[in-house]
Amino acid sequence: MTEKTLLVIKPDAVQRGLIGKIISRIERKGLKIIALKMMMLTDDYVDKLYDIHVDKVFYPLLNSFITSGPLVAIAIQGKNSVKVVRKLAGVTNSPEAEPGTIRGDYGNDLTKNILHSSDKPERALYELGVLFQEEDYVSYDLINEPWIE
Ligand code: FUP
Repeated sequence: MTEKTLLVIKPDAVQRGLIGKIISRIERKGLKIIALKMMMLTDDYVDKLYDIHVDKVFYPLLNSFITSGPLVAIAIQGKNSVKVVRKLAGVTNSPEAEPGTIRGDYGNDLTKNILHSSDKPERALYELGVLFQEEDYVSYDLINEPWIE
């Protein structure tokens, strides 16, 4: 089923010059990018994006990391995109992530874990609503087969 999901390239990955490598994995998989922006998050945004974690012990650490520098927010559309993007990302705790996944290849920390991606289609719609406005989206067809390296 075609659905939307949110992928966030976190500040650690931006600092390490991984934006292009991560976006190329999305393109290589044949998923469509329908909105994309670089931004610095304020506390308000972080509280909304991570509303389910605001009361957790680790939240201050998560908040200070996610506001420490620019990130890249990407809205993605495609068949099973929520599940597929989470598979590409690898498990949340980077040291446990399988080689071949993005976290498995580039990450080695639980908090500085390269990416965020939505875990359910309905959650994706909520999170996309936090970071994007309606006018940020571009509607188009992918005409060609995705480039495969
Ligand atoms: P995910 O579903 O991949 O977004 O992961 P979680 O909802 O379990 O966690 C949200 C974020 O909090 C993750 F990016 C990792 C971070 N986290 C910590 O920093 N410390 C913890 O103990 C647990 C999660």
